[in-house]
Amino acid sequence: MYFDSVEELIEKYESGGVEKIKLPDHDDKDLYSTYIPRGHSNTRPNVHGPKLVEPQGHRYEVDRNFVEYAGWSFAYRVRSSAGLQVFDLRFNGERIAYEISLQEAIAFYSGDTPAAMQTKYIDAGWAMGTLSYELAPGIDCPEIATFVDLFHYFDTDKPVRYINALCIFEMTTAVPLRRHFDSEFNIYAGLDNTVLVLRTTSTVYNYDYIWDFLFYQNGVMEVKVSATGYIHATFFTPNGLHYGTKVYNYVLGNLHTHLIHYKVDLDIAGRENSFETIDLRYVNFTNPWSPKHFIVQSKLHRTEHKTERSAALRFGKKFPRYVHFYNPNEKNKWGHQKGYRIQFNSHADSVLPRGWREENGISWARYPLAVTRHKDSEATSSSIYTQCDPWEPVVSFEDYIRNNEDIVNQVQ
Ligand SMILES: [Cu+2]
Repeated sequence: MYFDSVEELIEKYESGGVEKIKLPDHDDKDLYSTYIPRGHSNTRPNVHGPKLVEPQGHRYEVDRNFVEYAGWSFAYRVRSSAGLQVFDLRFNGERIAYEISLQEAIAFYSGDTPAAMQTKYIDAGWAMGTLSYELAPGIDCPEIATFVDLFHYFDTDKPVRYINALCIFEMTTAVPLRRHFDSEFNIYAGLDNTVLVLRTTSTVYNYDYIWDFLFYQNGVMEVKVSATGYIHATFFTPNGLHYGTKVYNYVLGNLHTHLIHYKVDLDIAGRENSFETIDLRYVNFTNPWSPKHFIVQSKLHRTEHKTERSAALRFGKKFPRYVHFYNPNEKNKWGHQKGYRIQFNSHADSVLPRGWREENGISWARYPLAVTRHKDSEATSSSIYTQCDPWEPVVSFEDYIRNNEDIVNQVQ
């Protein structure tokens, strides 16, 4: 029910034209939204759970913002606007990426009441890089982690120290990197799998993002986000059930979508890289040793994407089976082009129709993956100004694609 004026609301409230609800008094014993565990536990609460140990100390080196671990080396920093970045990422001394960094995080809401209908967080504008507080050993990061202070010079007249706002640690994955038991010869071999984690957090109003960059011993690098904190909830109305779930007396947990954008500036075996997608297609042919029969099987089908438009993979279209960056002129010892695969594990999807008002501010969110030609003038896909003017954003990712430039082996 909506009113044209405060007077109209008062008048209808007093004349009984408005449905009145008496909220229950708060019960101090109510554990709702507290950090106190509730319910029956089959685990003894006074006994510690498993812990990471490093019996012989750290196996990685941290020299200020430079890190070395297994085959890896990189430099990191945390931008005040968007947060975590790594630069000059190398594996076995060879450059893999010039930059891998967070660009933007959004949360767009739906609901039955005005606040939810209008809530669209675009978090670089809240300086999510600065929204990091002290990490708790044993909870936010393992006790054995290296904790690092960060500095931000943002919205103040001097730089501010953020104590223990970033952590670095090595952990086990509890799954072998490789193993095999050969029952014919009774031989077992296995390799344990450990990974280096670079972690920061951002507490943007109600929710907390945990940002992880992971470095595996086999040359795999992974980016990962975990979301926690509190949900952004609204007053419950029956129609709200189309937009969420009732989570408490008169509280609706609202439908919303988080999308995160990362920049990955790969340099595989040099800066001249190309991009292809690989799908599997069935083939059907006469069995070569038995001509009356047919063989049906999958075959690799490669598509080279030569322009920015072709390389902007859209939501709504099937994501290719494999996504491959390679240097066409640099081969490995088996004659294959040196390359890196991007494994897209996200279940993200678009949040608004293309071009619909605020959607113009997040045009990067049209694409699960878009490959653009590198330009110094196209350093970021969003900016701190997008939250306040998403309708005509200062930085528009779509502009990077619109000119549809050639992306084959392009350096600049
Ligand atoms: Cu959420």
